[in-house]
Amino acid sequence: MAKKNILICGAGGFIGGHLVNHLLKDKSNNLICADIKPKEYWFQIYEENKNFSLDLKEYENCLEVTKNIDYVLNMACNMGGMGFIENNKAECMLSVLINTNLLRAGLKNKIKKYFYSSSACAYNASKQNETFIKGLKESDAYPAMPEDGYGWEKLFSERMCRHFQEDFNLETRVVRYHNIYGPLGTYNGGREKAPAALCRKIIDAKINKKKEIDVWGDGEQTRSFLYIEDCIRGTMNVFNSNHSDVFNVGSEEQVSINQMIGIIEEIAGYKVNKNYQLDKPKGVRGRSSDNTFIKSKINWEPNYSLREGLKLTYDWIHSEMTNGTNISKFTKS
Ligand code: GDC
Repeated sequence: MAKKNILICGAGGFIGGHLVNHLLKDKSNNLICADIKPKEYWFQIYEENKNFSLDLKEYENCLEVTKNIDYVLNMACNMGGMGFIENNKAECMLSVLINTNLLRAGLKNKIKKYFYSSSACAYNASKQNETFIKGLKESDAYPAMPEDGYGWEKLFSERMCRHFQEDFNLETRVVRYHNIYGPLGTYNGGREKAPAALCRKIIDAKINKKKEIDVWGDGEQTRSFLYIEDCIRGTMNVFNSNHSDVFNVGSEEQVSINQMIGIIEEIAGYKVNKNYQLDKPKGVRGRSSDNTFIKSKINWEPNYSLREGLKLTYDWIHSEMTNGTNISKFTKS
């Protein structure tokens, strides 16, 4: 059987790395991996793949890496948690060049299908002003009022995919990720999201016998978080489906940040006082996913509870912080 040539963009990142790891299990896949980071900074790298460190904002680079490619999965963008996206709006918006040039190059090189990773930040902010809101349905992105900067780029790029499909017959698939977390991701340095940041802070408090951690906001803001393995399965299910609609890939298990801290404290066996920092980036007041549409069309829903996913994440961050060794197994079985 002819091998499928699959390009993974952002392969050195958190989700991209896990996707590569997953796709490698199918020996009929020939993987081409691209990321702007120098290879020594990729979260996961596999020598059997073709690995390129290059800037996909440049059209010439997109043309080069999409040659002879059948499928493109684009996970590449300049992003992070609230601390990064609230303070780097122009940088976030420049990722529009990655998606635009990959689509143009993919069309020129006659790829068969294109996947775009959008975000829950594409949703209308005015529908996220309360805690414990009803889950966001895909239609709640309109009328458009997404997260400033990052969210506008995501919503615009979603529509670009739609129009490349409608006008140029390029098959596209798009999902909106809802705060994906897990091992082998960023847990410090400023780009980390709340699950990793709060695991790190509690581990640090426990190791150094500190009584208090900093928490951004009042801790009552709500979110849902999706474990990386569920994210990869949802991604591939949508990619392999015949549906070009935009789908939520998220969890419906909505918690406040204080509740999540409570779960992490139980995992750690260590309790902390919370120093609420009201001037730090907070984002929307409440956000969660409504999975009705993806369940009905794709038959996907998450397998991991937040507690199960946080335990695996906590253990990995703990091992990184204490002896720097990677745990190779991240599944619950
Ligand atoms: O960063 P994040 O996980 O992103 O923050 C969730 C909530 O947790 C925010 O209200 C934040 O203020 C609070 N929080 C409390 N303490 C901390 O130490 C901390 N660090 C962080 N990072 N947050 C803390 C994300 C985007 C992503 C992506 C997803 C999609 O927004 O940052 O890029 O697109 O959304 O759902 P969040 O959930 O606001």
